[in-house]
Amino acid sequence: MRIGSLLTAATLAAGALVVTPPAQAAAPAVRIIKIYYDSPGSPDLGGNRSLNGEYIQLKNMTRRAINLKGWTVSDATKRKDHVYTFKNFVLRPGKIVTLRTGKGRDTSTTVYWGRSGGTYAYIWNQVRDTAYLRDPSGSLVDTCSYNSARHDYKICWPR
Ligand SMILES: [Ca+2]
Ligand SMILES: [Ca+2]
Repeated sequence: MRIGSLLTAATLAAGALVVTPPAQAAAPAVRIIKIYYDSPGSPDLGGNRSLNGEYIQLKNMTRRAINLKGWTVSDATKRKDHVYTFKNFVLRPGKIVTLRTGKGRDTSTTVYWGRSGGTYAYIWNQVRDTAYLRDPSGSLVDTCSYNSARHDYKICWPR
């Protein structure tokens, strides 16, 4: 019963989105809120702990759960291995998911890109880069750029 009503609500929500004009005008359902791009410590040699010291955080801005399956996070490069695609992951209303660059076991709050291989395994450049969040259709949902060597992270939202 509960699942049925949830599905109905989801269907209604999806229908409402379809009739809402320019999707870009609406506030993003999921936002990039933070990028920690200069992993703690120096130099950054690309060990797993250091890779996992850099991360990006996404927040569900809505009052409904959103399954991020098929959503992607990518950086300013066009490299295929710099695209992370979410597997089945339900982000509850108002909750945050942390995507870390290195390897690890996914939990309900943290997922791992699974990268390794030293200094070239990092995703988020030390000074300047852009993060892109796209939904499964490839539409851009949110983006966050930074350009500062003075900070180790960027607060993307609230701006
Ligand atoms: Ca560092
Ligand atoms: Ca990069």
